Amino acid sequence: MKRVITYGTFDLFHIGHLNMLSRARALGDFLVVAVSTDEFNTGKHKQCVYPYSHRAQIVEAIRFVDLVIPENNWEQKIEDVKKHSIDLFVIGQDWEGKFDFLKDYCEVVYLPRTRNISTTSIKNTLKNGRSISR
Ligand code: C2G
Repeated sequence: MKRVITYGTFDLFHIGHLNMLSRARALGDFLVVAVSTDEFNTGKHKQCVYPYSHRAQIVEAIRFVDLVIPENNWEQKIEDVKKHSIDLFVIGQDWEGKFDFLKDYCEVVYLPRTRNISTTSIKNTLKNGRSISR
């Protein structure tokens, strides 16, 4: 039973988020997703449209997500890996190298992001009244 964890804000949930979660899950048998709390996002200078409770419930409702936990700070990852017996940490290549310290505790994999979609681009698209390209 290979246990995988990934972290994110998952605001305005979109196909890039879904692809990442799907690919993370496909690398193991059990997927834990740590969703950034509103307080933590303030520290990340991220103002979310959806509050934590919505973002967490949406992620929790995904068929191949097995457990959702709150991400309250930058320092909890080692503890999370130990507490949840994690074998593999997965996150997007925009974080390449930033979490290599976890290699003492589990495998670390950085996956390519989905192109042409982001929470920011969705906000801009809505402002301009355009639709999201396929
Ligand atoms: N992602 C992706 N493709 C996109 C957008 C996002 O693959 N077009 C991935 C990111 O690389 C990340 C996950 O989806 O792995 C969540 O992205 P965000 O919600 O933007 O989360 P982030 O701000 O990267 O928070 O401690 C780590 C942080 O909580 C990560």
